[in-house]
Amino acid sequence: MKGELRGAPRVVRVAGAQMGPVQRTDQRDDTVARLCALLHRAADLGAELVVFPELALTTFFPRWFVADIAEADHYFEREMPSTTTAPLFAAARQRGVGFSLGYAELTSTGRRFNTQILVERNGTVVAHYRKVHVPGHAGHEPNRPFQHAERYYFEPSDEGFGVWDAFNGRIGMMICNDRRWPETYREMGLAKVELIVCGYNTPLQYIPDPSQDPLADFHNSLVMQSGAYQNGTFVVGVAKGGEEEGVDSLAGSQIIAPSGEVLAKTLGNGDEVIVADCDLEWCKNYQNTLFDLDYYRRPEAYHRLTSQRGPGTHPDGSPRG
Ligand code: CDT
Repeated sequence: MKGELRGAPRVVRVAGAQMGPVQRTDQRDDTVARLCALLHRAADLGAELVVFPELALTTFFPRWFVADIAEADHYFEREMPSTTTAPLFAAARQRGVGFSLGYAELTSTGRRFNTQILVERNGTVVAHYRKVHVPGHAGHEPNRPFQHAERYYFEPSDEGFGVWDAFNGRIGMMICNDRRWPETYREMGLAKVELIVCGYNTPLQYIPDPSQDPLADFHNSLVMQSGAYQNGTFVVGVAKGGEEEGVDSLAGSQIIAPSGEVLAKTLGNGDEVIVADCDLEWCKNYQNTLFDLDYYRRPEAYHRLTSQRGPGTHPDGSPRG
């Protein structure tokens, strides 16, 4: 064990900027204005980093299937920043507040990703992260009350999980379903992550198994608190919640400490800002003791983790929804 606990405080005041629904007819400009208002509210509270939800600029469009995917292209961003999103970058620069933002990305080579960017306090883009664990289904399933066709609209990233030097610390990113997978956190834990930002859209109705519905908030906290503690990192999970186009979605945005304790959590399911002072030195209490990965991990005993995808019961990779 390294045995070295926290040194001089390295505090970053982080805000979670939860959003209520974005309806299909909402104009992008108006949604960006909402994001700017949230950023200003966070700045007034002294925040240096504001975390926005997944697919924050649009409604959660994978709930509809369109036979011609190009019909959905208007939901995607071809550039970032763009004319439409420029006001958010300007507000960030003006207030000296950085942010993370989720959006649908259409690359110049025609690839579609569920993407999140990290932007520093001077308005420069530090990093892109593209969602690795893409949930839902790839085809039209007309018997569902609503679709979750993320696997139709987005290809899974093959770039893995980065960790970036920013905000005087080591910042990682994940998007929504990624937060349910321990591999996500460990990949970043092995790169000395200190704070993970995550946007999400989680419908409160899980069609393949309704018995999970009443547990949505519990499962949300369970996975993020575990991931934080087991890797000695802060985790900030931020929802687009409330009833969007008839589909109710989980709120429960929260800021979690390396101890696994919840430092702040939203009360409602609309636009709401939470803040917490995150002393990144706190990570050392876990990363240099109980979870000193260099000292205690046994990769030679974990051969299945990278040699196989699952237990092999669905070798065709058939979707479960
Ligand atoms: N957006 C997203 O990844 N949502 C998923 C829903 C899974 S149900 C198909 C989530 O894990 O919250």
